[in-house]
Amino acid sequence: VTALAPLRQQMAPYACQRRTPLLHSNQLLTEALETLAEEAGFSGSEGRSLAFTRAASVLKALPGRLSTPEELGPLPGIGEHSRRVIQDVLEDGVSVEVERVKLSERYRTMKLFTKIFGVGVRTASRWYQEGLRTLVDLQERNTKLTRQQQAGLRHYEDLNTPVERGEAESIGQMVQEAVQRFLPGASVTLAGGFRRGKPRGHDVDLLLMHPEAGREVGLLSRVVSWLDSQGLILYQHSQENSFTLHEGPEAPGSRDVLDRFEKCFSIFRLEVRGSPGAARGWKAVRVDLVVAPVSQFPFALLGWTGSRHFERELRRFAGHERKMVLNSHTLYDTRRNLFLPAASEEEIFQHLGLEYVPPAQRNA
Ligand code: DGT
Ligand code: MG
Repeated sequence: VTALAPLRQQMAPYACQRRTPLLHSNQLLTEALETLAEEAGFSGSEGRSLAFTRAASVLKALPGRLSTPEELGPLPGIGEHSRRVIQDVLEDGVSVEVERVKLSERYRTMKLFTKIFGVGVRTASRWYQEGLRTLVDLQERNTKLTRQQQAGLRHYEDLNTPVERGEAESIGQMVQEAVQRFLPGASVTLAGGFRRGKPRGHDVDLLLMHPEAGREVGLLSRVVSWLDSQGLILYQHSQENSFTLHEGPEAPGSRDVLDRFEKCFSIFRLEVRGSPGAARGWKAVRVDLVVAPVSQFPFALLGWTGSRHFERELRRFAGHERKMVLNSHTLYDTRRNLFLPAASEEEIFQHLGLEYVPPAQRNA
């Protein structure tokens, strides 16, 4: 019998069945839960991490501000521990547990290290165990770093300064111009958080494609070489397309890799006039370039638009509720043993029997 009660009944169990806007009314609560999710991830507790992420995601979809824990009622996806945290924040403004995590040496160090481009939880954890605590420690103790991590460390400050939408759009244009030089008619699409309406992000995700199948082959290396020759690239490593239907529908999602498109993980040198980096005149920006064949483009677009939780939930929904395998290349129906083609994101939602969720509502 609260303001939220009638709308709460519409709270569907999967995030991909809900509309989750960028701005919501329960920021304090979701930040607390996401800190615990992150901490659980740092400790290798994937299940616990996911539970906190799910709880936060449900709160993001609430139509209003939660004022008492009772209002939660029997919401799906919010476990005991999350409820306790929510109650603490609602009653005291903070959760003692969350504050303790934020101050802990381990959490702070893990955060510092995982913010280095190319450093994941495993590496950060190993360094922590070896007694490393600061970025200076990494240099002074001659820690072995990959070329990617060296670049990450060199540009640490820039890469941890948010990329503004305008900067993302400039980079999109730079890439578009390079693409036109080599393959007129090819398109460049801004995906990731910016496509969901975020005003800033941690990187720029760009999808390249050509409407005629096969024409996109060889495009990426030309584009990257050209940008490099113009002095616009500070770091890059490319990965070849390794997708093949013959491996079966499960293949692309297995073994840690999210997809098998030809792609380039890079750091661009972006000219800037305003701050930050203004004194220098340029700023390092993380850019991912991904090439998708036209027939896979809607799947790639859906997969690269995010959010990460929305994607995870789409795949879980497809598998559990529809016995289908969804990845960034295809959708496979295991009951009928066939691939379901799609010419748009809308068609993929249709195949899944889901109401279409526009990008701005995928901020789960
Ligand atoms: P941010 O942090 O502002 O860049 O936020 P997002 O949402 O743009 O996050 P990001 O850039 O890490 O990832 C964008 C989406 O693309 C996200 O849903 C996950 C997906 N994604 C990231 N890396 C890969 C990848 O290697 N393969 C595939 N298929 N998807 C990826
Ligand atoms: Mg992004």
